Amino acid sequence: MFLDIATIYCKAGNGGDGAVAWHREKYVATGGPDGGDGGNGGNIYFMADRSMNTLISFRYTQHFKAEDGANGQGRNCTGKAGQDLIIKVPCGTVIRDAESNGIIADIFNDGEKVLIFKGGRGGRGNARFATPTHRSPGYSEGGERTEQRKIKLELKTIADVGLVGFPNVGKSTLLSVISAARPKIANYHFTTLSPNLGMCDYYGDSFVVADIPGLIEGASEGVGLGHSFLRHVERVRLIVHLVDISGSEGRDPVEDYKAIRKELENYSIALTSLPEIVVANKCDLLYGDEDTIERLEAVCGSKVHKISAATTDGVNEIKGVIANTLKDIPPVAPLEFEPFVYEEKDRSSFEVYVEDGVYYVTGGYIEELARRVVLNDGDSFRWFQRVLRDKGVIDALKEKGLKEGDTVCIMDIEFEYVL
Ligand SMILES: Nc1nc2c(ncn2[C@@H]2O[C@H](COP(=O)(O)OP(=O)(O)OP(=O)(O)O)[C@@H](O)[C@H]2O)c(=O)[nH]1
Ligand SMILES: [Mg+2]
Repeated sequence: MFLDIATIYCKAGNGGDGAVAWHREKYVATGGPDGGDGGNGGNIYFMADRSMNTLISFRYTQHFKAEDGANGQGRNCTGKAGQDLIIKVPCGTVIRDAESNGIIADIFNDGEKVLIFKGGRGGRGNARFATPTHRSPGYSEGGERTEQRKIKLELKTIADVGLVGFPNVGKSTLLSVISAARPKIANYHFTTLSPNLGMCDYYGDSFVVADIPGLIEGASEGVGLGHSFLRHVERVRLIVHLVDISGSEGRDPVEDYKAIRKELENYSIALTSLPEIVVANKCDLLYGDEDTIERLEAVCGSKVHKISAATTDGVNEIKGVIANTLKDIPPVAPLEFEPFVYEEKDRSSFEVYVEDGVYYVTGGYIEELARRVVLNDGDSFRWFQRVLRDKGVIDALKEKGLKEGDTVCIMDIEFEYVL
């Protein structure tokens, strides 16, 4: 099965908390602080893997989490860093933020590993807070907490050539005779339901051809299978536009040509500027009817190449034309985009509110601070209150009416306010 769009959730590892610990040794009365730092949380990388060609595995697994960093330990032991997570995706997978649709990255080259979500920083242990004037700090720093992100993966096949045309014109048949690919071929519409890739060799030159599912009128608005597969044409260097020149299904090949061009244009104007080779297939069914070819050439403004994918007449020549045309076109490049970057959480702000006589304080900075307090340590608690005062939290609470003896609640820390 093929899937070219998936939504998943990713969370890099949290940083481990710094430790509060004291050096203990026989005959050493005051050993001093020796709490180690927390380990950094694991990162999430995405890696392009040429052997994959669908995002189907993401239908079953949608939550990805890198390991958290371990907390620091006494004796200055730093916590173990969380293990990184590497998520493999097919080459040509574009990662977007699900909410804003902004592009975060384009995972393009085989084996390329891109850091997408960084793990949280480990917190510093109390050993790091010791100063000549404050030699036994009873507090440490909490590890940085990461957020879960919802992202969208979008596969845009990378190929040199995209075979486009109405259903049943012989695209898959052509791919099967110019490459080792063995796509399904049958005499009905929409035989091909997902892009097939084939590697073609032409006297030492090689190129990748993508057989795109048949397009019909209205494809760019989602009729048929169209819209979802036009995405795969976006990344090709050359369009090979196939028409059934015999009109075996009763349609006029020239009208077919115009209809497909219109769909490409409606989808994205960029598609119309791609170089195009027009190929008239099923010439074995054409009995000396040169008029259609001439009409088609007049409309497309270039030479129309006659082939029969069924008898392989003209197939080697068309391979040569493709190989030569590609020589003058720059290689496929990753998307050009302004990378989307997640906004840093505002860690300096806080909010205060009163409910049932209890004063609550919330906000990034305060929550981070609260995680650093060691409750049963008087020194740590005094330090906590000092920071609250310095940062203006106490003033803000007083404005709300805080008096001596009132209860203040910050995360899971509850204390009585004393002057
Ligand atoms: N006579 C003749 N028949 C052909 C030729 N090329 C393909 N066919 C037949 O046309 C039918 C459709 O061929 P496919 O290759 O499956 O067509 P397609 O364009 O891939 O079709 P979709 O996948 O449905 O878009 C099959 O029955 C083929 O055998 C040709 O050159 N001459
Ligand atoms: Mg097909």
